Amino acid sequence: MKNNGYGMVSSRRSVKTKEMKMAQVAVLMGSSSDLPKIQSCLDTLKKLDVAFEVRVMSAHRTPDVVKEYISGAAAKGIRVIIAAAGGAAHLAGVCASHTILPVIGIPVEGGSLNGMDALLATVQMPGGIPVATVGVGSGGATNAALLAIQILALNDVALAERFAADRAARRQKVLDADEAMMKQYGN
Ligand code: RP5
Repeated sequence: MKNNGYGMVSSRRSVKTKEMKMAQVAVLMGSSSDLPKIQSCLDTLKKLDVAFEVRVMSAHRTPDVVKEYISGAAAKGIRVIIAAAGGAAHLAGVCASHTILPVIGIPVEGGSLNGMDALLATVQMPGGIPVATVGVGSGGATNAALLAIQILALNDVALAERFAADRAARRQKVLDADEAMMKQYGN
């Protein structure tokens, strides 16, 4: 066991094999009803081959579970927390209060205010306890995964290369769309 500044970390846990990768990202959601709205986050992590674990826990309904999970996250190899919630969305902020790992918040759309409530609750953190808040909607959920990957890629050259390839593919998609548009309208 050694303390790397994020908690006690067993050196055995950092050994990764091709078959069994330790999760580096935790994706938490306040309710299973959030899953379809953040599916693009999970898809993006999978696409770029990042090991993650997914849990349902609520800042309001299961605050004890959130505290216990977050307090032990660093020690089991988690490096970035992604927390998604809708409505009075306190999950990301509460996670951030229990860890010094970076926390990314996804405000989930839905309910009477369609995500505006979640956006403000997630983004308006008091100074000293940051939550990197992404946008509401599928693009925001994708960006949460990409931001987590960018953080991990600072210490992972192969992941940085996969990230760069993904960025290049997104660029190419726009160029292809432009070409198709020009063809269609003859300019
Ligand atoms: C939030 O309340 C959850 O993150 C979800 O977005 C919203 C509604 O939850 P359910 O009533 O569908 O469980 O805490």
